[in-house]
Amino acid sequence: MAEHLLKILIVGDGNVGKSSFTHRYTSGQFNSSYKMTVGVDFSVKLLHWSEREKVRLQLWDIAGQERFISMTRIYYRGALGCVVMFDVTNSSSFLNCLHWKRDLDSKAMLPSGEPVPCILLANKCDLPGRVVSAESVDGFSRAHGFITWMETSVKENRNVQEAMRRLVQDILSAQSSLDTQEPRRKSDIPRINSLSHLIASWTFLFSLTEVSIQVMKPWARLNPSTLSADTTRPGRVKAHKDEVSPARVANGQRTQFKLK
Ligand SMILES: Nc1nc2c(ncn2[C@@H]2O[C@H](COP(=O)(O)OP(=O)(O)O)[C@@H](O)[C@H]2O)c(=O)[nH]1
Ligand SMILES: [Mg+2]
Repeated sequence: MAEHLLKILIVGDGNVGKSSFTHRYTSGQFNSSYKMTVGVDFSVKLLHWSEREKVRLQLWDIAGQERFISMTRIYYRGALGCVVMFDVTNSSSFLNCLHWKRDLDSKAMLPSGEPVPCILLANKCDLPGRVVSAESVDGFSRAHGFITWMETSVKENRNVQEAMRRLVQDILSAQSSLDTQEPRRKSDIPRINSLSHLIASWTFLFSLTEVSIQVMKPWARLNPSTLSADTTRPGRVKAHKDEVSPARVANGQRTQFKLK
């Protein structure tokens, strides 16, 4: 059975529902008092996509970095898909989607050179005080190259699975159209699959090493403005590095590490 390994980013302003979305998608739960995290939340979800294909998703949810709007390239490296999320009751979170999309497009692209498939999610559509109209989201989504947009309510579990399914579908078809452009002998396909797997795993491990090195930088530890509370405790940071080893992140589980 073929297995695809897909790194997917979840970006958007703080408080729009990114962590709740990831949590809902991977564990089916919603917690209204969800704790704000600092660093990157990392979750894994395994999908039995078809009789012949499994899809392993690595979901990278930024946390606590949202105020910077621009993310480090390390975070984007190897991403094959992206969710840009805003809150329909918060107009600036919608306006900032342009920055998130531009930041992504300037720092990441598919191996084919195409932009990373990106879905726009208008979250919290269960709330009454909506300030962003469907027409403006639709126009924005078309103008800025999103594959599509959807209204979601993580709270009421509306369109969470559907949005991810649509994104994964687009990622897989982007990959298969790349394969069609360069027809290969049948016997090459398993080798190519394992090669792409190897590259994805290598990219992932490399990112983590780089993230850890950044976190462990002695000058960063000395400068409180570059730190979040826990990074002042090297033991804790080391634990993050270990925790995030792919072998230790089981399906549906979440772990966290610092990215400063
Ligand atoms: N009403 C409503 N609240 C939501 C929804 N999604 C998330 N929230 C709440 O919004 C707040 C911020 O969510 P969180 O996932 O931490 O946002 P993040 O900062 O983008 O990761 C939390 O109190 C969530 O319970 C939603 O669809 N509807
Ligand atoms: Mg969060």
